[in-house]
Amino acid sequence: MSRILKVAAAQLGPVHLDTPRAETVVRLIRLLKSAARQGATLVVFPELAFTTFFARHLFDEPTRLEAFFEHDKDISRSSPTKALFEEAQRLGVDICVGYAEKTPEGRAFNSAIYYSAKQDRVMAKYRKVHIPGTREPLPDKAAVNHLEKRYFEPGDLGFQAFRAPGKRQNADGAGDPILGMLICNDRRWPEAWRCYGLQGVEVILCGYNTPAYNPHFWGTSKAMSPEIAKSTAIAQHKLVMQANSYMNSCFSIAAGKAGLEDGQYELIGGSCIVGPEGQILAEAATTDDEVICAEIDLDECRQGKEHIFNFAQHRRVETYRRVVDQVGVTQPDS
Ligand code: CDV
Repeated sequence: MSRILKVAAAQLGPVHLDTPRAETVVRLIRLLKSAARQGATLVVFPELAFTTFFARHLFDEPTRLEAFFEHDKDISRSSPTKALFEEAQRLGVDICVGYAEKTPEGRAFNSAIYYSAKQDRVMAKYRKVHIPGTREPLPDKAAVNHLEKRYFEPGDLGFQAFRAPGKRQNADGAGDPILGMLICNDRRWPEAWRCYGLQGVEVILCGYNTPAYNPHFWGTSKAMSPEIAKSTAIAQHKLVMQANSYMNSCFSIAAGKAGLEDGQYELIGGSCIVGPEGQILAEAATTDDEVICAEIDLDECRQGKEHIFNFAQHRRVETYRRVVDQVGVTQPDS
């Protein structure tokens, strides 16, 4: 059984505040078809792929906010989002896509789902764990807000790896690919990757929306020119994708939103596919709708997993207590 896959990241250019959902779905389908034409059988879409990055806005009217959420339990079966899943089914392509989830109980999560074309169903769901930003708008009226803490609860599903389409053992004992999902800010937390690494993850799927310039949010000490801020944000994005892929001996696919939303809020783009040695295999060249693809051989994960990062042989859990017992920093007295 071949363990070679063609995978894709579908980068999405700007989606504006008033862009109708159906229009965005048409763009997502166009990207999906382009990936399928290039032979991809797994496509990753961005965080909150069906709407603008609405957490930068404070909405006075609750109905205005509600309009950015998907209220149906299964978005692969409800309009207008279902058209994307129907096309994935028709093309035989698995997809991972991010969306704003509102549960029947009224709980709100920043979520991603994995849809298997072979099984024609959503096989796995992930809810973003690390929720950045603030609950309250920033006092400076000139600031661009990041109100994810106001709009989303931290995810409650943990970091559960899964196999797609789902067979534990193929004829040669290798099994279907082991996958894990992260959303945006999660990619900056090594704890999240290691939870997947400890389940033998082979491909991390990560959608994101990363602002290119937001000095109020970062704190004034980080104020820098928009050009330097953007290149720093892209460098840090690649740094965490490459370092964590290497340290967990896995591939990763990062699909971002890009360009100027509403003509003024710039997102970095920089979608990329990374290998288990930390090498970039494919990288977006634009800040618009763009598909990047790479052929990946999952057996390339074995070298790291069996040698330098052989966790069973080398981890020293008796020394790691602080990582789970302590949240913030406690400095030594002397
Ligand atoms: N959507 C995000 O989670 N964005 C964060 C920003 C706020 C830093 C990120 O980590 O890219």
